[in-house]
Amino acid sequence: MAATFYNYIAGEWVPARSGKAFPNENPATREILHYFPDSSADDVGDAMAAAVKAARRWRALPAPRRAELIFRAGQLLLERKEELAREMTQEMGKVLVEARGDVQEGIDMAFYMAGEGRRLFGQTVPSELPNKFAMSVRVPKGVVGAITPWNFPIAIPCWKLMPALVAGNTVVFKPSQFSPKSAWNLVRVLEEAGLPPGVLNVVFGEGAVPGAALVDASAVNHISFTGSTTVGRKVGVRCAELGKSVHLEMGGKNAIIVMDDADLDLAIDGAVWSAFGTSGQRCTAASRLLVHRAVHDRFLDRLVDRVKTLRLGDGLDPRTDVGPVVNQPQYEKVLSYLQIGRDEGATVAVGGGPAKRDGLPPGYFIEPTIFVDVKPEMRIAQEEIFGPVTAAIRVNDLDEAVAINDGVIYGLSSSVFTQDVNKAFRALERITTGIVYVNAGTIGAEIQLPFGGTRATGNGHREAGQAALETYTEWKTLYIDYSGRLQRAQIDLETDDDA
Ligand code: UN1
Repeated sequence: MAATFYNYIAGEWVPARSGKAFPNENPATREILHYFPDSSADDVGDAMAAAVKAARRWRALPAPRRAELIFRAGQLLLERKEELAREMTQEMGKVLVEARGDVQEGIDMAFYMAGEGRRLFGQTVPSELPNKFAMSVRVPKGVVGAITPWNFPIAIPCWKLMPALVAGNTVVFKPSQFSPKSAWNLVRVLEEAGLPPGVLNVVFGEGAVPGAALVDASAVNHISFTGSTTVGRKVGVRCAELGKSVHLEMGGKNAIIVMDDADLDLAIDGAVWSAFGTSGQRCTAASRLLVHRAVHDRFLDRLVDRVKTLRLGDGLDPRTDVGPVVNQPQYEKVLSYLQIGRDEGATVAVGGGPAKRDGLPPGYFIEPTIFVDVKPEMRIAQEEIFGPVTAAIRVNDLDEAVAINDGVIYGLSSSVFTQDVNKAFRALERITTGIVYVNAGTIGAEIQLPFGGTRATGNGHREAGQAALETYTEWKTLYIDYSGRLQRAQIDLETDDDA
């Protein structure tokens, strides 16, 4: 019998008030691993009340002290990396090496943000008036609601929780229903690291109910959401109605540009890794390949040969290159795009359907698929598929490649393979996505730099690096006049000789 796990509210592990629970399924084997609380608005209300209650004392604790707890959490994640990675693979399917990388990304963020406890820099600037001091400091926003996806079940929560907590916010965390155990493991680590009760609360749930309740919760000041553009847009509209600040990280339709002078071996490695890593279920995945006509056929022939050698299987098996997709709805969605691509007139160069290989467990396996003869306006070249599928488009030159690259609603990540420094810099300058790589694929962002995208990918904010602090803090501007008389800014501009 699979064990049941609980929400964490006000420092206690508690079931949903309704007593209901939902199953957590292994996408490789379809076995039920655990049950988690199927929470409702009442449970979110309890978590919000706990976060409000804890807020005053938490923000009063000096930031270096808060950061020590985050540092301790980083150490615990490091100690448990292997165990956490295995549980992640079991519940969402990515291969073990990538699950380890996911946990590592969380560790990196914990250590980086722990350092921020002794920085959290503000700005001190001269006043225009004598005997007056002016500065700005960062203060927490209050209660933060964090809504996270299943594809990076430790890393993305860490992108949100670590900066939010170091900056002095309290948090209500609503993880994806498709990776609850990883979220539970992370919260347990933060509990053991010594976070006071109520500072971090986690509410599990199936479907939209607890997420919507969190967005609506009156005392939640800021929402940070990572997920689909469809849901994110709704979250953004609701936050606008309620006057809340909101940070959205949404879809992508990223491309690798392969120029005629590219190192093709390198470009093939980059394409395989970026298109089929995490079974293509990254918002940064390379779901388009824009290949110069002079190398198009050579590149694709070799890429297809390589993709044929990829081994599908359970991510826990060290021989596996590509795991399953995360669940039945996602499996069906990806398969429907394979049909859409054919109907649009694209050609399947490799893959193209459910994987029916001998020895595969009964999970959601799809053959790594490359479409060729793709036109930039086809749906498979415009819409986010979030599966092991990529679409190759023939291009004539860099300008055309850049135009096609940017000709989608999304703007997350791009990459260009070229040995020509002029072309590389031209691409870096012109491409309008939030992240651009040269001679590397579209995935693999590092946590000390801003992460996020333009257009329908985001709403102007960035995750990670210093940019993360912008979304979890408010600026407070402080003026101290020690002249002993009323000095009027913009008006009393004569220099005071007695100053
Ligand atoms: C995501 O796919 O939602 O750059 C995040 C990368 C990872 C993060 C991906 N560091 O691919």
